[in-house]
Amino acid sequence: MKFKTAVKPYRAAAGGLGSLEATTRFVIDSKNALKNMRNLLRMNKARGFDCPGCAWGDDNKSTFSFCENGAKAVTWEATRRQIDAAFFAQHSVSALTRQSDYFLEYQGRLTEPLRYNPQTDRYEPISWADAFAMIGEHIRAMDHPNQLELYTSGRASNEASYLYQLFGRMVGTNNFPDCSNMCHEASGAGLKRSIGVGKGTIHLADFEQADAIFVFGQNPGTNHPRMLHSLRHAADRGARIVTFNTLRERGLERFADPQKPLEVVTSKAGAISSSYYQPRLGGDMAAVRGIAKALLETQRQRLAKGEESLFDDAFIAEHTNGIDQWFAQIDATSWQSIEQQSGLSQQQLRDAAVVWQQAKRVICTWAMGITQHKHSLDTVREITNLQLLGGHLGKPGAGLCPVRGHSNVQGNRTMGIDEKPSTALLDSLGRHFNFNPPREPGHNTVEAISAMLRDDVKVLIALGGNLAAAAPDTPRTCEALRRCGLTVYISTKLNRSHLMPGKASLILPTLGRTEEDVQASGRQFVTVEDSFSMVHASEGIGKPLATTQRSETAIVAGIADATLGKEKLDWRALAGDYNLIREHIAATIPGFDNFNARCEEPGGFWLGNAAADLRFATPSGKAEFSAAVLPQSVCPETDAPFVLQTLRSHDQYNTTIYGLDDRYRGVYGQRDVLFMHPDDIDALGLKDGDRVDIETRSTDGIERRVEDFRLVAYDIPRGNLAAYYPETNPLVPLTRFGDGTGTPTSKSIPVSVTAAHARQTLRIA
Ligand SMILES: Nc1nc2c(c(=O)[nH]1)N[C@H]1C(S)=C(S)[C@@H](COP(=O)(O)OP(=O)(O)OC[C@H]3O[C@@H](n4cnc5c(=O)[nH]c(N)nc54)[C@H](O)[C@@H]3O)O[C@H]1N2
Ligand SMILES: Nc1nc2c(c(=O)[nH]1)N[C@H]1C(S)=C(S)[C@@H](COP(=O)(O)OP(=O)(O)OC[C@H]3O[C@@H](n4cnc5c(=O)[nH]c(N)nc54)[C@H](O)[C@@H]3O)O[C@H]1N2
Ligand SMILES: [Mo]
Repeated sequence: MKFKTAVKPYRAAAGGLGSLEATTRFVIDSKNALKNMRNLLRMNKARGFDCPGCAWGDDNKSTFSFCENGAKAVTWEATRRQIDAAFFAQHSVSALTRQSDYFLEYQGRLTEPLRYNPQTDRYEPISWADAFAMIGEHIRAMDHPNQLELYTSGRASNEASYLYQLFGRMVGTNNFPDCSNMCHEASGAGLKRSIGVGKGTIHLADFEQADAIFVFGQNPGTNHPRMLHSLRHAADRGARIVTFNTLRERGLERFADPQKPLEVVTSKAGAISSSYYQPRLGGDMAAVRGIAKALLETQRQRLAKGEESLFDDAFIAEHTNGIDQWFAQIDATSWQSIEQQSGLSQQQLRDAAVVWQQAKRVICTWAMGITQHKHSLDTVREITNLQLLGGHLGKPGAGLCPVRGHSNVQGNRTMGIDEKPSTALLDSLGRHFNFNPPREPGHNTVEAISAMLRDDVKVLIALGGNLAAAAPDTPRTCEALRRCGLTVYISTKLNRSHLMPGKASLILPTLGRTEEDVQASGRQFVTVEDSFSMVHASEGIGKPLATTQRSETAIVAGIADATLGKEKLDWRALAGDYNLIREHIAATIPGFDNFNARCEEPGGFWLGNAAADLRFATPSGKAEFSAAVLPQSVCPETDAPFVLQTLRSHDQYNTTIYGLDDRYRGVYGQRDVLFMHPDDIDALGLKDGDRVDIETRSTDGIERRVEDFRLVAYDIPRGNLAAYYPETNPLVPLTRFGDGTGTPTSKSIPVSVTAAHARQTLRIA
């Protein structure tokens, strides 16, 4: 494949013609255009499938039901290309490791179970029965249950993930590392401590009533394009949108609705952000502290003059705890440290505070720019503090909104994919299924990888995902995977992880969400939960490519049956009729009473959120203000000249690379780029377009470097850098993760940059 490379600024609004053109190109390139057009029309409809793209909610009133990047996700899955035994006969695993991630997935869908043969260094066909039997034997041969790791990526349905966690706990482990450990862990953990529930508190419709929306560390134009509609509508009716983003992201500036012909043709785009602040990487906690400090100063002046309070004093008195300690901490934080750490001026933060104080209803949203730092948990709690101060909780048009990543990552947790399960969940499972679930916490993702490196993992099963590319410290993660006794990948497409086989390895080809799923009792649907805690049915419509592909639920049941037999549970009967699984969910997971009947509700049903009802499951029974000190610095243990964030381009879905363009950032045909401030490029004695090597400042003696990246001059704070994930994952240390979250600090890596010496090609295509 040849790609033309270019870097040229993108002047149009996000969405618009560019979006339509890209959608069409991807539909045609899928080699399955008709099927995909039909797919797109049925996406996110009452009787269709849930978009496998992101976890944004569905507005069942509008005709708009998919976006450019959702279309890419669907067409990427529904391709006619397939990869079979002949492909592997042709390519050895070692030869495939030299191919790019783009090449690997572009080969098409996996269609038959495969087993790695170390003699030939190739994957070879194996029957489903033999594959299941092999997994069962390996698990039964373990010395103890914690030698099993059960990884989950957030696309798995509620039904599949419920069976999966039940299987793991019946084997005797809580080792459920998942993609969430690398993603929104800080949101879950921070919100839980502050408001007693680790989920967002708002409904999608709240965007229609908010007076101000603060968007922190998030790139919706690429990663949650349907969110732009909510933001655009809000902006059009006069709501203020205040953005905090290290980079100037086109989608947060201007947006033209690609489904409104007039906007596309006339390029009539609507502005999104009314103010745009570019804090330093990791500077948001300081920025929010600054807003709070400005508010507190104004409040004191007001009270001195006998004017009315800026804060919701009744809410604070009745529902919160600890405000005095927080105020004391604000007083102890100097403007100087706030400005220095946030990279924003006192005046900018005072301006943002004015927007906050003028709004009766405020929503705060955030994503990876907030959660992938060392002090992310405290930052999430600082944002929550601000909301509590104004009583922006439990009323329409206001609340907290962590915008989730994978389309069912929130549902996975609700179903019990959790390495630190609550006692209530374990009690409920134990009672209902009559067994003793393990009580000690299991491994999160970085702990699982460390256990592999210690040779303490006999079996790794991955329900989706691509650990080799998604996890930090690529060379060590790859070595870790190779050290496992048996690796089992349940996947739709070939990826980097498959090329890191354990001593034994299986690839099990699964149906995707867009595809028809027929089991013993007939056609099945599954359920998913979005960022707004709406649970709804998803039913695939496309004909599967091969009869040898199986649903995730059937595969999990097959593994469980081969390992544990029918004695405790008839796993295969459950996989024959998903209604039976939903009955067990209804009996064990709160909020799912009458689950099967409620799946019929158009648009699904709301799981409820205690904090939104002003019930707080914290030790004090009230929402807790957090009085954390600001971190000493974003990268405390080093004196590196630069801090690097790793982020997504417009043409990728995590480790899945759809293409080599990042249109809104003006990058075409290449991914090995490093965004840097022009003055920093000058200071290094380099020029825009020069090639450089990037090295992590080490605190553990391990050299971490990537080579031959093209410098791109960009509107980014001085001292900060940005480059794409997963190419830069070799720079992310496995040993550096968030306090209280275990999330790798992929948005604050201390690095140095030097001119490239060797022209060693690490390019993606
Ligand atoms: N098309 C598409 N959709 C996706 C995904 C995808 O890869 N492709 N991935 C899905 C997943 S799993 C997730 S988690 C989400 C990810 O959604 P995002 O969180 O939007 O993903 P990133 O690309 O990591 O972008 C991080 C954004 O935060 C900004 N940022 C980084 N660090 C900081 C900081 O310290 N402060 C501030 N204020 N801003 C900062 C960056 O400039 C960038 O705009 O998207 C989901 N949706
Ligand atoms: N440096 C850096 N690292 C990061 C991040 C970052 O911002 N920077 N972001 C982190 C985040 S937020 C996340 S969520 C993780 C993502 O980590 P993962 O979820 O592990 O990775 P994905 O790339 O989403 O997984 C893609 C693979 O899933 C499989 N797949 C796709 N659809 C299905 C399906 O329907 N069923 C099954 N069984 N398999 C399927 C395909 O084989 C595909 O190759 O990466 C994390 N890693
Ligand atoms: Mo994510």
